[in-house]
Amino acid sequence: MTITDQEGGRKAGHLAAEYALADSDLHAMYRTMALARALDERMWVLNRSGRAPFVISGQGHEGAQVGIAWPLRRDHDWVAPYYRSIATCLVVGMTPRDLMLAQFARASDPSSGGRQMPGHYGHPGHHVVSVSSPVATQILHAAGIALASRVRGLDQVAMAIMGEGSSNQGDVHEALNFAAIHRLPMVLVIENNGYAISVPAAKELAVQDVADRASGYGIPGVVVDGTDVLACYAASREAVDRARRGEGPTLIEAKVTRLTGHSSDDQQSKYRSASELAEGLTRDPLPIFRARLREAGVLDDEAEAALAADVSAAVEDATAFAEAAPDPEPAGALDHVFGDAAAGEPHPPWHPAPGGGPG
Ligand SMILES: Cc1ncc(C[n+]2csc(CCOP(=O)(O)OP(=O)(O)O)c2C)c(N)n1
Ligand SMILES: [Mg+2]
Repeated sequence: MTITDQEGGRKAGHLAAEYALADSDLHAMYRTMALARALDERMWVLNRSGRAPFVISGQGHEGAQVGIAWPLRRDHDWVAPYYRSIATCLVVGMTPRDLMLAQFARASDPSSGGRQMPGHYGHPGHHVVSVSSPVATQILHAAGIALASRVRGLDQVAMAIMGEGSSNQGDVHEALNFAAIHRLPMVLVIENNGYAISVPAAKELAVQDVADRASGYGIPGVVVDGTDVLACYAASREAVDRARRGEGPTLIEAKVTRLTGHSSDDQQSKYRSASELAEGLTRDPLPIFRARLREAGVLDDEAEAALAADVSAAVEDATAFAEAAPDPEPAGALDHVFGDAAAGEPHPPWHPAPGGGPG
């Protein structure tokens, strides 16, 4: 961090102190957002140049993700993320190389050894639960982890993260009800970007705010502006502290903007008007947080230039590293999926028999 003058220094300290953070935290939060964005943009370039099959993006969600994940205790608490959670995964300790290995589905990909589709992040060491493709199932995993934490006396909080469309799944009702009854240390985060693929929120939900539903479980429901990183941080800190104190779950709904199509296989201009897309750009959390930090004296030209060079080097390194890494062995495609014949476990009938031919 570079503080150019006393005035800037006073302001920077002031903003950090308001949220009981250090100035270095504010800088690190912005860096994580910028890194997530740069990695995400690179993934699209790789996709459009035929080097990566599929991208699902967190662009527009980074402010909410960084602010909300920041209060978690690294390698202690648990996160059950979803496919847009690039910035979340970076906050809790996954590296750009880890994320790019998943993007290229390489053998050394810590998320799944290249078994899952891109965007399905996971990391046992950093307590990131592998993303499940059926949306919302992660809240059941989080409720189970929160129960285990309680039973084992581990003081761990489990955070489940999903979109507003996914919040309509029955799993959410069951997990919230259970977690609320037992006051489990769980936080449910809804990143509401107004769409479930091409379906607008008005056709997904009969309420304006998903957070309204929290009262039906007797838990707090908080709506927060996902472009306000520090408001997201404050809401999450309260929810995480509350969970750790044994007072039960909180539902946090962050209103965010989805800056890209649903995925690399989607074209959002087919179902969103030009004016709506332009309005979405005004809610990009990155320039909003940048302006706030510049105004507070946390960022200046010199600090930004250093940060940009650092982020760019990390993206180049991760891309080159992951692109050069070996693919998984085809022979191992069914490992951990079906029974092991050598160990006397039966194969399903359509599993290739050892040596080829129908099983
Ligand atoms: C149970 C289930 N139903 C449908 C899908 C297909 N699907 C994948 S993402 C998605 C949209 C989810 O929207 P939302 O929860 O709002 O998250 P967003 O992508 O907008 O962040 C759907 C319907 C799925 N993966 N799982
Ligand atoms: Mg959505």
